[in-house]
Amino acid sequence: IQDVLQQLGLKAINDGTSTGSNNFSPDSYRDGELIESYSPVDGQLIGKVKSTTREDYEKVMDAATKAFLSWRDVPAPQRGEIVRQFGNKLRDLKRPLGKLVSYEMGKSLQEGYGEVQEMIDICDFAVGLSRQLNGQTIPSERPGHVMREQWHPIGVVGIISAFNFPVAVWAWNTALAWICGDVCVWKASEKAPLCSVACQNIIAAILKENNCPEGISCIVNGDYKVGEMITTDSRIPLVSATGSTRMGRIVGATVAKRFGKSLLELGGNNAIIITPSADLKVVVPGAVFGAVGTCGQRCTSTRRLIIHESVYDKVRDAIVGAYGQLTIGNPLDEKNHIGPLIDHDAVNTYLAAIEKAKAEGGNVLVEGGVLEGEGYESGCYVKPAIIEAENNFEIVQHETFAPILYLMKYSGEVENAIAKQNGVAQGLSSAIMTNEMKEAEKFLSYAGSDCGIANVNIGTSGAEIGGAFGGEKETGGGRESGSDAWKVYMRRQTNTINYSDQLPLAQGIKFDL
Ligand code: UN1
Repeated sequence: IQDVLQQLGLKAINDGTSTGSNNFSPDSYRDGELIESYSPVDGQLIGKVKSTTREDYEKVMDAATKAFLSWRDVPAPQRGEIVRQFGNKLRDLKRPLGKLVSYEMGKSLQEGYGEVQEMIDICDFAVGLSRQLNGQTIPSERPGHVMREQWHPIGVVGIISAFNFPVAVWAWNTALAWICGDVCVWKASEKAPLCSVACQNIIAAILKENNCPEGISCIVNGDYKVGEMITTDSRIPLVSATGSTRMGRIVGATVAKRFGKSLLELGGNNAIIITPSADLKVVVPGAVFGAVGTCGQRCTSTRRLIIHESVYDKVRDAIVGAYGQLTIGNPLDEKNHIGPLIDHDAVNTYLAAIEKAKAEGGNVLVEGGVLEGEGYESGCYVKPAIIEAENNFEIVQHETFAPILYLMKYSGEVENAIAKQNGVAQGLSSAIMTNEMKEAEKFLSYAGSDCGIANVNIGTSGAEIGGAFGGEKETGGGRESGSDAWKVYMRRQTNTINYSDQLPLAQGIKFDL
């Protein structure tokens, strides 16, 4: 890993605050100011990152607010050119950055590379978009008038991201924000701070090569107190926050209090409906990857399987059989399917959820538990569990960020399954496995899934960047990444222009002088 750290410019102690090339020196720090990053892979200390102080934060905001004034002057396609160079650099650094993600966060190496690929993809998407920030022309009801709509840069965008996608979620936000003419201040999760420093090092070099001012890309680091500096700061018109519903409730309310905008991407409780016509060749890998990929720590992870009673036994046996094939271990070893959970707190939450499910009457089909012995010294490796449960169990209603899959039956028509699928507080991702066109279309209709993502014959996780990503209800309602998600990073302006010599009023109002 040392060569990876070196390639990404990481040191034993890193500046956790930066406005681009200008890092805030970690030379002087007091106890408690350093965030230590331990790998869940082997329990080793990878490096330390200095927390952002209020004073540092003010310096960052000075640089960011100044940078915005010059960045918004740069034509959007030229801003796209910077993002193009950034995407190319990520192509060069895909291996080391993917490896750092895997080592600091614990996801499999393939998934670490996949995450960097998502960054590359969103850069490509943003480059094209930099020539398409189009408004529209609207017919006016008045003679000699025209209306149009313009999209203007919004300002400083605050980004608060979670540990589970420590680099991609930042890129989804920044690649779009930058081409839109905004500048970004990012607070990464204190569980994956080195990833944020690595990303900042990459973009800082590109901004410097292009003589861009300080402040277009900024990072701050620390716990919720640093997050609060962002959410309470009226110089930040948009806060994009990814994480738990608990966090989002606080962020959303704080930002709303000062009439800022927030883009919230919070918890999911994602289900796959498995109908009688479902193809097991598709169901098994879709459900198993969804449930155990990233060790169940994606917001899109599959938490529930809602299986028709007529195929229940067959599907259950196939899934339980597939769990027997899974290998758990060092995620940097590509033969392992599943790496560790992020930390010991996550392990305790996982264990408590299994106990709770049992206490509520759940029937354990595949036992969970913490792995011990050689290779598992970090204490973060757990066995993925399968539990038969009812949808109304309190624990089933709750998102547990761990590989616990709940199985439940439905009978009769697909509407019964859809009611179960929708019968939770979260609304991120959902899927149906069916070969019946009518079932699939019902699931996708307004009366079907109430989630932001609804899939047919694929699982709930692993969305492509081209679509808008996010969900409804307690998932927070935000959309990031593809489609027209860029609009949230801009402010909309409606223009009415009078090119006549008269001043007719709208709605036919007469006001003669
Ligand atoms: C997340 O877990 O916060 O759809 C993002 C997926 C990934 C992104 C997940 N593309 O699973």
